[in-house]
Amino acid sequence: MSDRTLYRLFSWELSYFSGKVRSYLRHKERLGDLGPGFEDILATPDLVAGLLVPATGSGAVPQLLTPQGDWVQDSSEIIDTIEARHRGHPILPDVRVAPRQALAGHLVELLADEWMVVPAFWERWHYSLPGNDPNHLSYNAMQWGSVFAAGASGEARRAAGAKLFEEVFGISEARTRPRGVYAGLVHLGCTPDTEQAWWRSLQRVLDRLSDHFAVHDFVLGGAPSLADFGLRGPLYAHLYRDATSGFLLRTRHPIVAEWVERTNGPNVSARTFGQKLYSLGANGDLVDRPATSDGGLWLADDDVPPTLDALLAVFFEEMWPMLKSSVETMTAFVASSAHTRGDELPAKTFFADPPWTEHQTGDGALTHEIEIGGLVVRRMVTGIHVWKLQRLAGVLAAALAASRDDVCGWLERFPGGKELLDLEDRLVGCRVRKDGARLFSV
Ligand SMILES: N[C@@H](CCC(=O)N[C@@H](CS)C(=O)NCC(=O)O)C(=O)O
Repeated sequence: MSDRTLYRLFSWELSYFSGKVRSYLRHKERLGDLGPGFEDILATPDLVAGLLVPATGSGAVPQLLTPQGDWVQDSSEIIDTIEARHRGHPILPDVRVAPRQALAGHLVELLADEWMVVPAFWERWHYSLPGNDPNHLSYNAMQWGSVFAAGASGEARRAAGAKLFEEVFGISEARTRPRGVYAGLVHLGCTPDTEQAWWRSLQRVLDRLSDHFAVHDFVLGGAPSLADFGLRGPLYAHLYRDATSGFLLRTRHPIVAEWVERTNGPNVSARTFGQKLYSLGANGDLVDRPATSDGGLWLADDDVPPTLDALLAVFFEEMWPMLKSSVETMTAFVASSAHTRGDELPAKTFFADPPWTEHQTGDGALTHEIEIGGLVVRRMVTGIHVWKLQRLAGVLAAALAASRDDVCGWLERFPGGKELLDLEDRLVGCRVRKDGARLFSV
């Protein structure tokens, strides 16, 4: 029997958002700031159907069960919940002292959660299509079979993954009749016409991260923060672990690959937070210093270095126009006869939520045109973007209260940066309430 007083994380190793939360919990636990600690539990289909769905209304992972018996779904809400309970080692500088860094941390998390997700999702499935070379279908089938047939023999696990891909995702006809995950890619605006543009967007982010991590070991300097945990979503389970993209990441962006190893947990060569580097003193004795950059600390004086500005420019140039339009589309939908205020809204990141498929696909009321790499494509609008923007609006208000001039001056550096200042007003017509993993208009 496992210890009932631990936090319990229900996760998959292959899962984008599980990787984010797991590395966060490991970090808190290593620093002795997670109370009783946590157990990482494989969310098998039995547990998903019998525990997770009844608890939160969603089978999505990660989900957290607290020692008090409360369930939390959504990676950001899990982190917020733990941060509110365990305050010894916060994962962001205090917004009242370092408003730009606190805001930067949230913006990087949002970019990682809801923009980089598209090309990261694409690489997993594109390189699993029959005929594509290089191809990691066998690896991918194995990692899915390990969830769906946990406990079966190795060959049975691999076969279970392959069966799932064929029967549920229709992998053989993915290009002509997208189903399952392949339909999800289309819902997100990642089609045969736009997939290379999405891939280029990702390479742009990776190039900028390479420049940044060449100087600083973590996003905010020498210690991990929310921004690093957010980036673990795309970078760990997908871009590092998946075989084809893992090869590309290690060979084309080795500095980013090293950051993945650094943020995984103890890795003596990649330098873990809290590790010491030793040199020999005059008497041959061991003299230690912090192993990570910047003296093992977040940058002083609320500094946001140019290499981090360059990463955030991707948020403002590419993602922000999509978010603005998302909010407008959701506002119109909530006000329309298709919705009754107070009713539920779709909340999925990866694909159209079945009850709203008609609205979220084709030319439906919950779709909009976005631009990626100069190409225009339609994609779904989801309530999770509204919820994440509401959360951001709270941080923004605190940052502005701390130092309006500093924050405004900094935002002015980005195209459309000052538009963020109106975020609260933009959300007025589409605010949502979260209950478990479900979202409702208010
Ligand atoms: N907004 C959620 C997204 C969670 C999510 O989409 N998880 C994926 C795996 S990475 C999943 O479980 N998908 C299956 C589903 O949504 O039913 C979060 O941040 O936790």
